[in-house]
Amino acid sequence: MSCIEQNLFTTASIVTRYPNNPVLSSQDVPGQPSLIFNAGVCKYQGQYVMAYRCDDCTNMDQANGDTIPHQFKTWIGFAYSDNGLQWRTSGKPCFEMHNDEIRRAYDPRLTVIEGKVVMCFAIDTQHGVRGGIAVTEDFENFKIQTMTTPDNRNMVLFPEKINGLYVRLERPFPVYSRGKDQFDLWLSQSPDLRYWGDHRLLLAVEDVPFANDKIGPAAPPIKTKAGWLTTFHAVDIDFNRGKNGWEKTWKKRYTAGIMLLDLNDPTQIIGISKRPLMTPETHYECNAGFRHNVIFPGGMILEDDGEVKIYYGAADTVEALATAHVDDLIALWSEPGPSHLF
Ligand code: BMA
Repeated sequence: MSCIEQNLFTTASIVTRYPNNPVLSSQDVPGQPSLIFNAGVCKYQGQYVMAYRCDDCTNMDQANGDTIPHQFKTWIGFAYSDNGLQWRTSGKPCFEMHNDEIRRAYDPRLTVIEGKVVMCFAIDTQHGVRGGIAVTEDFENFKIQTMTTPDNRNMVLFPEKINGLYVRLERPFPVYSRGKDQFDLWLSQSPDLRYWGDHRLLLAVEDVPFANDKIGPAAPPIKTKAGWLTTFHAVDIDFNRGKNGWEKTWKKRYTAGIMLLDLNDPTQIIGISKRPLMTPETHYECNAGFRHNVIFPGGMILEDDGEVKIYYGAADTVEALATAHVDDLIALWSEPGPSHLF
């Protein structure tokens, strides 16, 4: 039996979950929409800013029954905080995309670069999933810079240009050649946030011992003296999993991994932890809510004292927080990165 089947992987001991988790949930939002999760977080102009995904399920009875409700209305809202722990939000949709072609925008990630906030997000369209990038300075007006071709999502932007170019991580879905969910993590570059190219495979699912399905970028990278520290999500499937939330066929588990990339050339992986950073273990991660066994980091803040706040969606239902010291996170990379990818 593999390590995944034996459930040998656990959350790294250097990680501490915030005892008052979740940090944001439907209870905190006026009108109490159903699911608040998969947030992006940044520090901007002296306060913490969170862009959260809201799946507003209009019929909870139906949601708790056997079928998944398909009539979700999804929007992105913003919350604000002075300490990153207690948040306030008006619960007002701030960013939505709906038209004949586009069904919804979701899973925002925030990066502050050149004094502006750049939001990367996923867009479900009639012709596939696309990755979008928008710029805002007030969280009310957004200028969309680009939308990828399908299928692509989980884009995250580095917080500064590297060698004169913007850099992002992303996760295309190559179903034709890879089959099923065998999806990998890629990197591309742009002179202007609009035109993206020089795409490179950065990390393949086969290189992650705690994934047997797919991987993708998680929170945008943070800069440390040792390199760009970045999380990724890793998915394993176990068909023996019993409880599955609202979706009976759900057999996946989402864990978080971490790796370190070269500061001047982030196509080079300095190291990767061969064990997960976090695995679902608490009630709110494992067996409450929409999809069981999901940890989905979308924001990382490096504080002046070296504490790193890691914000993650739990069970696709609430937003949670964990912390670790940056030096401990850097020390986690025990193995050199895969070198055969380039
Ligand atoms: C992914 C995305 C995420 C979600 C995750 C777990 O494919 O849809 O938004 O959090 O699955 O359900």
